[in-house]
Amino acid sequence: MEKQKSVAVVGGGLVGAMNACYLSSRGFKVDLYEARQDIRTMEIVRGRSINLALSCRGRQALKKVGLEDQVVKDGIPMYARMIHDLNGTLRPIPYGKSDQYIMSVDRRKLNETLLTAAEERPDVTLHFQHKLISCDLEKGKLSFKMNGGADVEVTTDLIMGNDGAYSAIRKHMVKRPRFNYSQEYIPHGYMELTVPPHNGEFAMAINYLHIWPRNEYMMIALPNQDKSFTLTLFMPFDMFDQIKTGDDVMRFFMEKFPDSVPLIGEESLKETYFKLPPLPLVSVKCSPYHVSDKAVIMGDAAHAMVPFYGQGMNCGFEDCLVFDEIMEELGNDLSKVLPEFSVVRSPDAHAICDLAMYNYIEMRESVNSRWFLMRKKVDACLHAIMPRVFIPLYTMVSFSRIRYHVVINKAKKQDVLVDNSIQALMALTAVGGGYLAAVAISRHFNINSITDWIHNMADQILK
Ligand code: FAD
Ligand code: EGO
Repeated sequence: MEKQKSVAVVGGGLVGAMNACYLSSRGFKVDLYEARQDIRTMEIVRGRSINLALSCRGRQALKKVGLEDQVVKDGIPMYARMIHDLNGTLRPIPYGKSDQYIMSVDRRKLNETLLTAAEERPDVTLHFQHKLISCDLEKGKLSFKMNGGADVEVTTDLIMGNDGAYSAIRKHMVKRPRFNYSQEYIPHGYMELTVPPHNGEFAMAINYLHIWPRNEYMMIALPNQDKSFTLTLFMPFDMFDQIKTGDDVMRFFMEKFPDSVPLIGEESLKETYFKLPPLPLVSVKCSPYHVSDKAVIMGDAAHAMVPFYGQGMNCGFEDCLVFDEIMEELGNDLSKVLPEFSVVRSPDAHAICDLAMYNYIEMRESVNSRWFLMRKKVDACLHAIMPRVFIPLYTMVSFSRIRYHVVINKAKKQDVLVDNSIQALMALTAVGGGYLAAVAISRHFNINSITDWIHNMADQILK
């Protein structure tokens, strides 16, 4: 029998914890190293987004490690978006059929579920308060700083870099020859606010992704299990900076999101706004994702994206699934699997980074409530007319596992089709209009011969 291979998973966030499960199932001896302390024993967890939208790709990946049901049972389905306009009018638009919905899941709970599942699997050890300080990717050597201050050195067969958007593993890859890398901070930052329960009940309709589309200013809300909603406000940093006092906050919200003020509560709004600074949003693309047969990056470490599609975690989870599929296909041979993973996955990850950025730009420039509703209705209408040929972009991204780069190509083709259909429709209207006008004119002047001639012509064409 072959000697058991070891893997060091760096990062115990969503993707790292999932990878620990997958790699244990593949027979690896897994050591997971996480810089923070064990979130399962923490009182409050500071930082990034409280809840996330889980969709098809993420669920498929959870399913293969047997965790889908457990995660979904704690999630809240969102069957439609609820568009809030400036007057506070609410308009729901379904995502599709009743089986097409996204799920609001608690980030912390999801991470805890994944860590516990990993820990229960054979040959998995979790090491918290281990921060990666340096590494030698070719030799499989890593050194961590323990919370106490001591350094820990380890050598491993495979380094799995899942240490997020500011990845230390990736920083080492950047120094290597012919490594492609780009990153972009967008002008927008985000801030989270809370809508508490009202009289012990959800203060807004529960099974929706609430959206306040206001071009540059965008706000969304996802439901939590405790009957609150987490609101996320996206706006340019310079606008965040211009709001300096409690009165400024109130003026801003009354102007842009008036219906949300009583829901959040005036006092709580003023307090929360100044409690934490807005956080930045970064988009990172790189390639390849591996170093020989020794190291590979996945999740935000490989492809951080702006959150305007709700796909970052879903894509990171799908990475784990795709890697596992390639392991299966190539018989766990790391010298073949790692390069193949880079080749297969980077075009798709780049595609969703681009789609997310494109969505950001489009929403920022032109999407207010009316435009949002119009676009989604046109999409639904076209899909109803041509269910196979026209599938809305959001549907392909969120409710299918069509490869992201294929999604882009399909969307382009659909756009051409729609453009041509509109042109054809306009041409037909012009011809039809001309015909009717000719009939009307000839009738008016009572020129029967011409009327007959036109009718004959029409009969000829229609035959
Ligand atoms: P992370 O979750 O960042 O985990 C990385 C882990 O590595 C952390 O635990 C960190 O402590 C650890 N680490 C870092 N450095 C070191 C080191 N040197 N040594 C050891 N450990 C280290 N995605 C969706 O699919 N749906 C959504 O609705 C959605 N909404 C979002 C909203 C916002 C505002 C943001 C910012 C993101 C959103 N995302 C969403 C994206 C999602 O949060 C990320 O894609 C996902 O968390 C990536 O998981 P990860 O495990 O790769 O990275
Ligand atoms: C015209 C109309 C062009 C994240 C609408 C583009 C994103 C975009 C951030 C929503 C849903 C999960 C999200 C839709 C569009 C999460 C999402 C969407 C936001 C912001 C988000 C939709 C967390 C874009 N999905 N989405 O179709 O409902 O449409 F609004 Cl700011």
